[in-house]
Formats: sequence, structure tokens, C-alpha cells
Amino acid sequence: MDWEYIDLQAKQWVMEAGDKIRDSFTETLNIQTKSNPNDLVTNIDKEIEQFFIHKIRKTFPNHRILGEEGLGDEVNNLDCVVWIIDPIDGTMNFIHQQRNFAISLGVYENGVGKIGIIYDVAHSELYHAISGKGAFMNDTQLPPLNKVTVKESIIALNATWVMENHRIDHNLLIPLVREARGTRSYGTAALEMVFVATGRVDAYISMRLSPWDVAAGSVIIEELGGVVTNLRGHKLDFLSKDSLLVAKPGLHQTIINDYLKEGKW
Ligand code: 2AM
Ligand code: CA
Ligand code: CA
Ligand code: CA
Repeated sequence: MDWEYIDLQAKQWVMEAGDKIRDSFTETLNIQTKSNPNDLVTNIDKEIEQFFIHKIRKTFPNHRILGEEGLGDEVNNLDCVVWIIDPIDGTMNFIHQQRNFAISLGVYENGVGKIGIIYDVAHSELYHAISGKGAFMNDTQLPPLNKVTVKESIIALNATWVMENHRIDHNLLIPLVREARGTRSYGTAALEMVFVATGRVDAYISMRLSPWDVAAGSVIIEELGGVVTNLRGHKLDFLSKDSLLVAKPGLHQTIINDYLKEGKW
């Protein structure tokens, strides 16, 4: 498989999609709700997903597509090549802020991440990695991730997970939040993973994300020596919803061992 060619094509499409999203800033959005009143989708989310599907089907007819808005294929396994697409990650930010959202596109072969592309449209920052070939922000290669202690780390997480919620004992994360240097919350899993890749934050935690939220980010993080698992320290399967812990090497192990030990939750 010529991953470099696929990566080149995908990056061109992502830039084109970014232009479409920027053009939409002056238009009136059609906003609908999904699973709850704060789970939003717009006509642009659907149009961008359709745009990628059209391009992929025309250029790579044998590849399958798993997209958040469900316009691609019904994907029940990751055999052969599957594109895992989130047309807009951070839709709430897209609607309210016109920033802090991203296009996220991962290409997997037999379940193994080969290409990860995340485009921060508002900042014109394109992050990408081809497995084994380095990770880049625009044309600048990103350096490998260094170790850091909890005391010196900034951890990205949503305040929801330290309030009473039905996924996790909300007391579990309090010691980590207390001992970390700081916490941040951006509302876009794809960019929060990119922020770990660039060292802007040291770890990112979420209780429940879907394959399209994490597929691209995982390739970029792992290329830099970072670690991507669920909160129990197990690998993700990129087919089901799961929790997520992304962190620099060392810090990941420390968070699992000292703060998230099974039995505590
Ligand atoms: P989305 O914007 O593509 O839906 C913060 O809400 C992060 O969690 C975003 O990356 C968002 O992706 C993701 N997310 C996953 N499931 C969600 C849901 N049910 N409602 C809102 N955001 C969700
Ligand atoms: Ca969504
Ligand atoms: Ca998403
Ligand atoms: Ca989305």
C-alpha cells in the first residue's frame, strides 16, 4: 500500500474541506440535536462527511468508510483499509466559537493505524503522521515526547468527570486533578490529542469517546512515543466507544498505576 500517496491525497482533501468550513462561517447553520440537547450536529458536519466519502469512493473504491454522521459504510470490522472520519470534532465549539474544532481523519489497515490527519481549521494547522515516518505540524517535524511528572503536568479533561456522573465515581479523578500543575478543557478530543502530541498538555482523559474521535490522534501520538489506551490501560479497538487516557510516556503508566488502579472504580 502506498501510504504516502494516500496521505498526500487525504491532506489535499482536508485542506479543501477546511476552506468549505471557513466559507460556512458567514452562512446560517442548520443545527439539530442527536442523543441529547447538547449533542449537536449541523448541515456542515454532514456536508463535509459526504465530501470525504465522495473523494474516497472515487479514488480508492476498495476502501471502506466509518464516519460519525453515518453516511459511509456500515463497518463491523477493520479488515483491509478503513477510513475513520470525524468531519467536525468539536461541533459545539464550531457553532458557538468558530474555533477550537478540527477535522479528524484516520486510515487503518486490518485494525492498525497507518495515517492520522487532524486539521485545526481556525489556526490553519495541519497535523499528520504516517506510521513509522514521523509526525508533523504543517511542514515541521514534531520531536518525540519527553517524560514528565504529575506535579509538572497539565492534564486536559472535562469538568463533567469530576462532577457526579453515571460513568465513573467522580471522586476517582480528584487526587489527579489536585496534584497536577493544572487542568484544561477544550471540548475537542482530536485537538486535545494533538495538544499532547505538541506538548501543550501532558495528558488527556475522557470517559467516553467514539472511534472517529480518537483514530487520527492515536496514530500521531504513538508516532511520537506517547501512549494511547482506555482508562484500564487496555488498547482501543477503534470499533466501539471507550474511555481514553492519552499521555506522555511514563506519565501514562503513573496515572494508570497510582490514580486509576482497577478496584478503585
Ligand atoms: P464531536 O464534537 O465530534 O461530537 C467534547 O464534547 C468532545 O467529545 C468532542 O470531541 C466531541 O466530538 C466528543 N463527543 C463524543 N460523544 C459526544 C456526545 N454524545 N456529545 C457531545 N460530544 C461528544
Ligand atoms: Ca458529534
Ligand atoms: Ca468527535
Ligand atoms: Ca463530529
